[in-house]
Amino acid sequence: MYQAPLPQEYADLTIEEADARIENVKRAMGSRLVILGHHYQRDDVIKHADYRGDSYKLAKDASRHPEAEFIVFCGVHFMAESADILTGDDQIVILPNLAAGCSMADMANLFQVRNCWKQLETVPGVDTTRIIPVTYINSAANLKAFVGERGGTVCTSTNAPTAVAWALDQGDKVLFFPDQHLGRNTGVKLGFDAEADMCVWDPFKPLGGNTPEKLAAAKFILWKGHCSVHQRFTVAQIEETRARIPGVQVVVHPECELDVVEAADFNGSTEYIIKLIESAEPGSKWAVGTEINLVSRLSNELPDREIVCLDPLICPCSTMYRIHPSFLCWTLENLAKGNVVNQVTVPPKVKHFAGVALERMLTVCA
Ligand code: CIZ
Repeated sequence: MYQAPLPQEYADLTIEEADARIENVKRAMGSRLVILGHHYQRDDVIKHADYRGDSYKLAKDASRHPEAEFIVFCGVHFMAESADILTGDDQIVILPNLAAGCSMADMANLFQVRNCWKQLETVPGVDTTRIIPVTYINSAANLKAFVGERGGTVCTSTNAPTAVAWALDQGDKVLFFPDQHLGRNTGVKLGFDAEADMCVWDPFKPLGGNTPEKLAAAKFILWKGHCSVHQRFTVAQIEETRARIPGVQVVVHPECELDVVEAADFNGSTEYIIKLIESAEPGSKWAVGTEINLVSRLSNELPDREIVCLDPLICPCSTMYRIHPSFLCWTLENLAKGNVVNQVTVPPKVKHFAGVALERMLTVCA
């Protein structure tokens, strides 16, 4: 989305000035304001957050504060939408920089997914009433609504195996979007074959680039989307790290490619990675395949463990990075003056069905 440039006064702030002004507004607004910080945010933003977490945990944290008039989500657009869906109608959700999107979420839009569904309706041997759509939480609210309306569910990287197993009990196959890697890794975890049981849907090709026979045989139709940060990790990096740091344990996010997940010692969501390393022995050595802000923070907060990023070139999530402290300061000072800037709202009909999909996830994955 478009974000107007910051007024010069804010663009010129030093970090120290922004910090002091942010904390002033927080003190003045008290319980009227809740600030949420995603694990992938930089430290200069995280230090102001009332809660840290993954997208789902943060939306739940927000929903436990019905007294808060304003929820400022330091994350990306789909996260602010989820918070708007899970909080009260009178609460206002704000994204400090509207240009903070998610490139993976943007790889599937409603037009393309509807078009895919229509094409699937024409394929001999495919019955769309028996396809259960599952969307990763990293997706636009209107895709969550698409899924909710068709008996499907949302999943997170933590609960994807439970959500997908449930979906396969409800129907014959799963249409999984937007991240092909999380879909494939989940299918393999559930015992399916990455070649024989799965196909990839390329939204720019007729029938997604598949033959009707392949679509009819597949248990998993995986949308051709990926995370640009997680797709950078490779098996060669794992081998090189193991040779360089004897005894190192490798943990990667399930948005990485299948061969990387299979070569690693562990894989799981951000919350999983944090708990795994926090509960590990002092002196243990870890190479982590996820976003660099999270890896650096773990390394700083657990100095008695050796924690490195698996990718020597270190690639931050460029869209998460758009939440600069100056944007946070600008948003908060406007709120303090009674001006709401950068509100994220989900239209009521979308909110309803997206809420159905999120509630279904809660029930299925409880
Ligand atoms: O759900 C999230 O917040 C993301 C992007 C990943 C994760 O594993 O937490």
